Amino acid sequence: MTDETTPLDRRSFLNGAIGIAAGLGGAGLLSHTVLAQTTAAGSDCAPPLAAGGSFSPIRAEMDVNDCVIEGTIPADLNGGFYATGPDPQYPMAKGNIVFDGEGHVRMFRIKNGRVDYRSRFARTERFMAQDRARRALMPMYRNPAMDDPSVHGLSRSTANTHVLNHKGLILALKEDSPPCAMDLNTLETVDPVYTFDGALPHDRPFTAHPKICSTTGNIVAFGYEARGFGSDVVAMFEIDRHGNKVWEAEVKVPYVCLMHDFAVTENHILLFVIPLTIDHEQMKRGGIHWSWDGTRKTYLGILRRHGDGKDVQWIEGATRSGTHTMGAFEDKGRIYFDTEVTVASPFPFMPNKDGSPPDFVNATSYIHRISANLNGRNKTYEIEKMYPLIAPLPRQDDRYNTMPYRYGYMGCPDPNEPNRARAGACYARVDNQTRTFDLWNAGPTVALAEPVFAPRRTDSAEGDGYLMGVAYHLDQNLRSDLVILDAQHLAAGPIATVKLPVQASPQVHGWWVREDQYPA
Ligand code: V55
Ligand code: FE
Repeated sequence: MTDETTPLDRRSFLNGAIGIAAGLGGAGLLSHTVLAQTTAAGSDCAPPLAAGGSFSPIRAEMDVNDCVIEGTIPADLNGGFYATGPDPQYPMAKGNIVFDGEGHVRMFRIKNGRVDYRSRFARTERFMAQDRARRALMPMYRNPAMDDPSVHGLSRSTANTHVLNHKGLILALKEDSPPCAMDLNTLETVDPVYTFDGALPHDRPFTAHPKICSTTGNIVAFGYEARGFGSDVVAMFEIDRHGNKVWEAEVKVPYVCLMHDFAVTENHILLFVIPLTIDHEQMKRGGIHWSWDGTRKTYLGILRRHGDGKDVQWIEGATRSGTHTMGAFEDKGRIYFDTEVTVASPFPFMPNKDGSPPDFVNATSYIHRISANLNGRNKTYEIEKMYPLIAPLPRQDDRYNTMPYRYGYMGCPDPNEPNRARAGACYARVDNQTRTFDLWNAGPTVALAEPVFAPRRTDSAEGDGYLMGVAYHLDQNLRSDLVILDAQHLAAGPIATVKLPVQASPQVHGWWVREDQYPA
């Protein structure tokens, strides 16, 4: 893709690639994605945004106390909305990709009707070393051979993918490394390599998509390439509220791949092996870690939680990608795994192994339900498209991560408007019981980042609460709002809009921290 790319092409590209929502999909990420596109195309400078605004990384760390609010923050909405996303600390090397920018963590702290905004870089070992050297020292996405020798042995985490709270900390995650721990109130980095008191060694991976067990509150997580660079071992572990490791097991995967997410049910772990495969030749040429190998099948792995991993069964399926879980559960001897699925690589900025150009059409994500029997006698897994919504980043009420659930939430282009250029960005709630959906359309000049759900009370019924997310205004230099909707009445539009004076930092994923989860 070059500077001549039309706005519509960009839209399609981003819908597939990062596609957070609507027209453009997370403008914060948009900027970096297009930056990556242009660097890949050999241009040194980024083109201006089609719909207005700047492609430059933000880099600035901000405090905006007492943000201007339109409408009223609900009295029962107290807590914090945290997110992270890539914001390159130094210009990205030619051929590098958006996923390699340094994690810029932001929070909207909501309390008693007021909102304070704060953003800080995650001060990872990589960030600090580069800050001292005043230049990039790990210039290629997950390719340690390209590192400057001075950073040998340091954590390569960018902390740019997801966040969750644990023991009064916010953990900023990158799937190749342990978390980067930050103070929940100040966003000061307190431990750049958080090992859960040694349970997770310094060089071990920790997924960006851990699940919270719906019955115990434990963190269930995994790490792929767990026994060193390129290893075919996936380690899974469970950590209780106090930080104690209460379970650990390992399995070997059919082939090494970008295993970005997984699913956990009451008694099982589900892994999904997809054709974004490790590419040693490409790395030797100075490239990134992954390429898409369309000759590979997928494998759904099922194993018991709290077992030794030896019971794992791998079920072969068609060539697909699935990178984000909406929800998963088990019922009457069957597992159900709701995930967004694409037919081709979801990340067209990663090379195809056969050298073919990106397949933008088949990079489009739809939510599918994958299911299989727990009796070990599956020939393949069942797979069914659930909704006509283009939605690469589906979420749920996170109290339901491991149990049967009804509702999902996502940003998507308006499915009722076939012309994508006009469709406008929506937040949607899907109802898996009736297979229907509700929409709020933010309009065609807005890009919406992935939303999060905040329950009204700790013990509210599923779906009783608020849906919130960041809206980037494409016609206002990406100036951003936090929009807060009643999750049961999305079509009514925001009940409160928190207005930032500037562009919010980029977001890949975000997390809601309830008021009762803050340290006293
Ligand atoms: C994803 C994002 C990443 C990454 C691997 O959304 C996969 C998927 C922001 O970094 O490194
Ligand atoms: Fe993700």
